[in-house]
Amino acid sequence: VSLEQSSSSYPFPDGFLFGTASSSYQFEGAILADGKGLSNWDTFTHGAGHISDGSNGDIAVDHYHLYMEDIALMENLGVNSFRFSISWARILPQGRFGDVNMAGVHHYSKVIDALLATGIQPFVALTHYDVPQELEERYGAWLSTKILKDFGYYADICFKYFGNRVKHWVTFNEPNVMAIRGYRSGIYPPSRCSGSFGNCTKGNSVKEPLVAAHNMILSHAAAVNIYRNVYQKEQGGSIGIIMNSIWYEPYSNTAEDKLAAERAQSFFLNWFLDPILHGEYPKEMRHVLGSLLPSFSKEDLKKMRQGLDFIGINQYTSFYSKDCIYSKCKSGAPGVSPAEGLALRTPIRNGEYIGEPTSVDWIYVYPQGMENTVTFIKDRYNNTPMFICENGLGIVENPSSSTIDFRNDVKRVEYMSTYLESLANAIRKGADVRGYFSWSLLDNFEWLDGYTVRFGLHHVDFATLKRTPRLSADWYKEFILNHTKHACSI
Ligand code: GBH
Repeated sequence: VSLEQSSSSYPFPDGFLFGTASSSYQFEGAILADGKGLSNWDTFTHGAGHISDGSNGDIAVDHYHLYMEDIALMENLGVNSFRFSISWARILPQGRFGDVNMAGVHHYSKVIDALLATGIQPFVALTHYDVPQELEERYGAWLSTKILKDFGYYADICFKYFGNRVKHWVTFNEPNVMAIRGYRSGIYPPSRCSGSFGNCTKGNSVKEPLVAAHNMILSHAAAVNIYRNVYQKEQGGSIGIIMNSIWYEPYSNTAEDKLAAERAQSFFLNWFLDPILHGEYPKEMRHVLGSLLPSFSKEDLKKMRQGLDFIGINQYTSFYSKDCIYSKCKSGAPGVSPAEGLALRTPIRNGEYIGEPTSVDWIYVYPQGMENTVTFIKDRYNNTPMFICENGLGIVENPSSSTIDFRNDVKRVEYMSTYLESLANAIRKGADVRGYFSWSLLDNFEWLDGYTVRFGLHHVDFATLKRTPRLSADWYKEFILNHTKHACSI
């Protein structure tokens, strides 16, 4: 792959946001600073055996204290936006059952001001997997309809204190992953699952992901309504949701496998976007799940009519999808249940991978998946404005590698350049994409993989927290320069 960019075409429209992404739990650390309450991830990582290297996000990359240094790194990259999430437990340490923590409010206010002073727009999520532990303990968080009001209350506080400066709001990062991993496989908090789906002591892997998702959809609607009714006119921002996306290629040319790929997409992506934008669950879900699927009341549907302003997409990987309704699949295997549309997800066909495997078990390099996903969303949702809110490559580094090696992330550069080219193709064909965020600015706490998988444009030495730009940082800087229009200085 040539590292040179063609500067002859600018498929990225004026005002396009080029940024990097982060999240509160993975970046901030400062677990108890300034009155923060515990989140579900604090509690989970402190329980034994969940995280591969036994680590947690108590310190993470200490972005809470080092944010000025990190903003300087962004300034050097030349990005014009930064995606981060607010920790709900910093603003409301006990959820609704306690006071607003003004020290937490003050912290994010300072971060937002510092970004804006550098010409970087904040792109802010209200949740990125984390909820105050108090809500989990009081009523089971997403399993209860009580969370609708509490999420609205929290969102209101954020709009009130930050909305004069934040022009892009996100209700949820990857609610589909939260529902699946929290309540089907149970590998994320609150560790709920049943049967052959995972190793949990409580839960119901078929019903609970659907209930949790339903409450997330209604919570999204609650926050959007508050924003629309109270703040949007005056503050002039926009609000959306971010979905994890997988591109599903049919395993074969048969009609069955084509339907399976459509079903898989419905059960992963359209699961949330259809109710929010079309007012009902996708037909594949209604057919397969019948009365297992929660239903929306008239009241709910009225609130949901407020929809969203943009769709955020996290796009990393693609799989084949194989039919399990009309043909035989290994039954009982995770991924072959009604909870996944009776379609089997597999990266391999006739001995060949869909794209180059990587050191991250779920990432296969299939750049075409970017154009396909964006085009699919464009067609299904009437070209609603889109942002690519995450794309990037994780690398498991050899711990004995030299300092020269860790800077030399050629694979990440190849990955980003081919995915960005694919995104550019979608834009050339008319997709309304308004931004791209690289995951991630820095190496950080990679959930179940702890600190063993690194996604950063900058390397972090986790002992000293020293940040060092990698080749990919230099490359991204060049890319942004070459793909942004600049006024000529005469
Ligand atoms: C994103 O998650 C996260 O938003 C971010 O915090 C994270 O650091 C980053 O990507 C890198 O991992 O098993 O059905 O849930 C994406 C990670 C990718 C994990 C898809 C789950 C399989 C789908 N997810 N993957 S499922």
